[in-house]
Amino acid sequence: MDLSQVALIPQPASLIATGSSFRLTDDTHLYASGEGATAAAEFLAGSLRPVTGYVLPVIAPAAGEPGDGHITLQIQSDTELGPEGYELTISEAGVTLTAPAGAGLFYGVQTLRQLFPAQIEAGSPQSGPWEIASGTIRDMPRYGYRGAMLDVARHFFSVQDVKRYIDLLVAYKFNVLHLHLTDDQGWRIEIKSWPKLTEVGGSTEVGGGEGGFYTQEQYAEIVAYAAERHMLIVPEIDMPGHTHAALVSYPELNCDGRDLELYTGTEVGFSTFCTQKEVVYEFIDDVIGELAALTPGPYLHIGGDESHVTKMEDYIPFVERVQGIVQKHGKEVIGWDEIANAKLVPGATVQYWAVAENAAKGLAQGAKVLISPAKYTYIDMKYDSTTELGLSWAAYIEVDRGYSWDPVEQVEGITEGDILGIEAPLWAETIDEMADIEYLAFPRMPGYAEIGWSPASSKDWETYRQRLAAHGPRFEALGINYYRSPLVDWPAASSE
Ligand code: IFG
Repeated sequence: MDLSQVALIPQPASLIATGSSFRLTDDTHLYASGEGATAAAEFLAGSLRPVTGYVLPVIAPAAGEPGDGHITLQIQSDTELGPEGYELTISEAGVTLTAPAGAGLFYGVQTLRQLFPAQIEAGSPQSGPWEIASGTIRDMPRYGYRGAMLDVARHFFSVQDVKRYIDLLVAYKFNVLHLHLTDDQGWRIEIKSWPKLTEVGGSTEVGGGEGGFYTQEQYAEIVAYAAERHMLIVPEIDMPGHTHAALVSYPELNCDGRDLELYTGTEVGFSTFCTQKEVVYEFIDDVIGELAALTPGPYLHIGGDESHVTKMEDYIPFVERVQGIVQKHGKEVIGWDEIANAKLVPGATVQYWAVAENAAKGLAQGAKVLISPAKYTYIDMKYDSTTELGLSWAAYIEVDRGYSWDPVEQVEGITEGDILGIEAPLWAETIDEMADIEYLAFPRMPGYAEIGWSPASSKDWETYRQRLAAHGPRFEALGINYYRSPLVDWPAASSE
């Protein structure tokens, strides 16, 4: 078998094929040694057992070599690989996966999954043989922040849907899920000191449906589920704009204190906190305090986009003050690119979505930039004019457009070191169920995974589209409702 012919996404940094193969059998043991190795081994075993029917016991390594036919996962220092890198060596005698940290073993496991035939993802007993090509892969990511964003405010998505999206994302080595928790149409995270935010603000959604929200226990459940899969949750409280749901829940946050009606449309830019009122900052302090306590990750996203009814002379001091509140609660600031008009605190990150000049302003202040230009990465954009779901204000984004761009070419004067990473946002004005998320996310997300992980030099649409086609059967096996783009020659079996 030829390892160099296996369709891996994202493409590894280096791969050497040795032309032989390893066969998994019912006698195969998984040996795990080092911090995080057992968890990675259990994740691998958990994905192989249901399909192969093999026991695949995970055990601490016996003294000396484990003998032939086994898989070894080992924590081993290797400065070149970095915190998420790994080395995977496959021979007839066995498989060895080493990494300096648990995350690297986890990403080596994701690669290992892709070496097995697509049926390995079916989740139910399949006939083998379970054979993988031999060789050595040494791999590490280009960017440390490889993210997806899910808007749960326009339409609410259940904990189960979020977990399913996490499962699909980590298979492609994404390591951040940014949850857009609040907007005009909905407030989706319980804040115990301001209960009406969810009682009122969480009670509807775009189109007038029942909306919903995450209790703090449910949010913690999502955070834990993601953490087990080496994925950070980045929570976003959008402000001062996109705040109508909060203003309905607590009119004192309005400048005129006027009672407002819940909003179920899709306009943007019509709401603002009253930036002159002290109670607004007490509110924000409480909200960020509770959310920060529930968020182990380093980032808290303060939004800042489309504050069209907030005067710039009010917006700037507001953003400066809110950054201080985030820092007080021990978190680092991320905000949409408009925040670069304010003075940024050290460690702040500007999320470039619309105005490259704002990103450049952030750079000039020493901020990092999270690259998510709407024209390439907004997966709520239609594939083309025939796509039912999604919008088209930024661009039509077919699979090739979503793949054929580079993060370091998006902002004048930016360098690799200025880039925190990339993120592909999915706004939810036009979607309200998991099948819709899957349709817009696949097959585009694997392309963003490759942009975020693989060396820029290995990017090539013509060869990528062939690897992507070979993932069609994997999408089928995983039950993903993916868009069969006409730009990809999906294998016959998967076009039925
Ligand atoms: N822009 C808005 C989003 C959403 C989006 C839909 C940002 C930062 C258009 N803000 O993108 O709330 O409405 O494509």
